[in-house]
Amino acid sequence: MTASLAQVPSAAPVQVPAKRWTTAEVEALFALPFMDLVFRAQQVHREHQPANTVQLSTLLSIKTGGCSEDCGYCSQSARHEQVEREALLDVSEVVEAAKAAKAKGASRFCMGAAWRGPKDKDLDGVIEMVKAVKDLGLETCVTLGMLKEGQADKLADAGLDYYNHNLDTAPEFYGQIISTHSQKDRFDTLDKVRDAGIKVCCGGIVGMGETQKSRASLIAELANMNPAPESVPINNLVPIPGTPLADADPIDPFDFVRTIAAARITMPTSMVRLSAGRHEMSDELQAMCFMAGANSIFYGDKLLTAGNAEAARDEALFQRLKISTAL
Ligand code: SAM
Ligand code: DTB
Ligand code: SF4
Repeated sequence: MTASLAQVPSAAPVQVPAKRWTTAEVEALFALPFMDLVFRAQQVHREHQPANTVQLSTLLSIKTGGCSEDCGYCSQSARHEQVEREALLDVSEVVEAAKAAKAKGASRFCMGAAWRGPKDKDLDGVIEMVKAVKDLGLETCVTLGMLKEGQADKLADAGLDYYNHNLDTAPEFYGQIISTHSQKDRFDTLDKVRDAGIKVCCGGIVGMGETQKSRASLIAELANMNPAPESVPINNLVPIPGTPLADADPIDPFDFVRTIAAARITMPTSMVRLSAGRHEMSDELQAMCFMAGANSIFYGDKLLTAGNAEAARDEALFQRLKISTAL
């Protein structure tokens, strides 16, 4: 017997599985003629993101140096420390910095701590900071290292918007850069963040001597997180004298742009952040990164410990390019 139309139960929404990217597919993007790749990235960008708009996040190191981990790129590892140690800041100092960031036009305030992970007592201090920064009308982000059971939920209860925790590099290269934790540990924390309902900020670093294939594998790993991170920082290594990566071979600037383009194409709805390393980039190279789909930056004269492109230079660049800043 055929059912009349009125009796046909309404079809459940069809779940289209997210595309999984292979390393080879991302390598194939890298192999495209440069202009074709950037053109395709710009097409994806215009389909999924507002054109000519860049979001501004300002960073503050809320606890500096003395970190137990041995990340080869980092100025804050106790193994090759290159900074003055500072204990966890007072909430009042953080609020002052956040107010200044807001006055300069930042929409998000990101607080970073040089920890393997926070102790519960430290987390209580950070929670006070998150609440106070949120009260200023800013989005909040923290990067505190690995989280233990229950810690992500506490941060979610405090109203935290984003948690930054990078995959940093390809799985096959990870052990050459960091030995004190594994990439699997990073995924465990990312799962806790996602399960707590906090938005995920997760990206990596290039320019650490990795191959183009490793770069493709990092991008595929990020894109295959299901769902993909809402925010994807692409850092160009800031070589810190005294660290194991002080003399790493810098990445060809065009390959850096290719990495941004591949991130945009594989993660169309994510914000792609042109992150560390902008200080050393020309205005023209940064413009090429925006053309390739970057739509967020770290804004302010300092990153965590290293210098950043000065805010005045960014403002002038945005005026020249007629880029407006997202609120
Ligand atoms: N300790 C926490 C962690 O490792 O997740 C938070 C702070 S850590 C400094 C945050 C991220 O900054 C790292 O995962 C890495 O991607 C980036 N980073 C650190 N030093 C860098 C450098 N010299 N150049 C580029 N990116 C860097
Ligand atoms: C991210 O991906 N890059 C930022 C932020 N997340 C925490 C940190 C960059 C650090 C650059 C080196 C420094 O300032 O020490
Ligand atoms: Fe510590 Fe984070 Fe630096 Fe690694 S990147 S040494 S975990 S502060």
